Amino acid sequence: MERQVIQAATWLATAHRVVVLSGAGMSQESGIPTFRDAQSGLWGQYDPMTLASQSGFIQDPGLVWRWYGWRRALVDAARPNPGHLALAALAALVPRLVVITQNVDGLHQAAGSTDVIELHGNLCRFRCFARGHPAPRHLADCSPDEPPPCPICRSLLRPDVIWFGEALPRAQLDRAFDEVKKACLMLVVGTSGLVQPAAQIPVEALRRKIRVIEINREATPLTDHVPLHLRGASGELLPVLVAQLETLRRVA
Ligand code: BV8
Repeated sequence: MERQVIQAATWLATAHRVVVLSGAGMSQESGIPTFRDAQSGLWGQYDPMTLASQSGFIQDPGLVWRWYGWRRALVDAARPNPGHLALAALAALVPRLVVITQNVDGLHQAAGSTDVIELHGNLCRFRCFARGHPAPRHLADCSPDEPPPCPICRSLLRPDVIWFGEALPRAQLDRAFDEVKKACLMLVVGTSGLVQPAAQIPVEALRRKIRVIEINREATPLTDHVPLHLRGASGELLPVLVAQLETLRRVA
């Protein structure tokens, strides 16, 4: 593993534009369960794919609302882990770094990353189901059991996230692929690579012959196609990678 970390740091040392794609594994060490992990307690009996969908919300708005309330409480209690902090530190060590995240927890921004593209929204923001009117968080906090009505059109509030079956925001998706066109190195961290269209982002990087380094606890469909796979927890590996880069910078 040490040789692989040195190789990754060596590539980073000469990279002029780095793009990161992060997934739920990035926040796992902050205490936020990933989509693939069995959800704990009450929510273990529900399929997140069903809950994170318009049909799930239409079928039982209160259930979906309470599920997001449970996740929001986990996010409120969470702090950026050393992996988030390492990516924020990395931005000061390379000329340009952009984080493209599938996560909806805001932890990259909380860690200090300033250029973050949220492909799937953010569960601490709210909009109404019918017209997308933005709504302040205090309305959600004051109604823990049922989604409150939109102050403008009275349709039900929902979290400002992209549900399965919903299109990703065009601006964010276009910007993500544009950043890939300009990048010379990609870090793919803590994602199973199963959710589309985000999963196409590293595929496009490989098609463009961009160096792709994957950091994951396990192998994924991407693993056999990347030049470098670092096996382990992002909260442990990213700080080691950044420390190695800082060492290379000192001896250079
Ligand atoms: C779209 C927000 C089209 C919500 C999320 C049938 C009908 C409709 C669409 C489809 C369909 N079949 C397929 C699709 C496409 C569908 C899709 O991809 N389905 C998959 C599952 C087959 N995609 C969509 O529906 C997308 N929209 O296609 O729209 C369209 C076009 C035009 C007009 C209308 C429609 C929307 C996808 C976005 C869904 N929303 N999130 C919410 O969070 O509540 S996605 C959700 O899943 C999260 O964002 C999460 O990030 C993601 C799961 O992916 P990962 O991040 O990779 O997380 P996962 O748990 O899977 O993996 C974690 C990894 O980390 C693992 O590899 C693990 O080993 C590793 N790990 C764990 N701990 C660590 C670690 N690694 C390192 N360190 C650790 N400590």
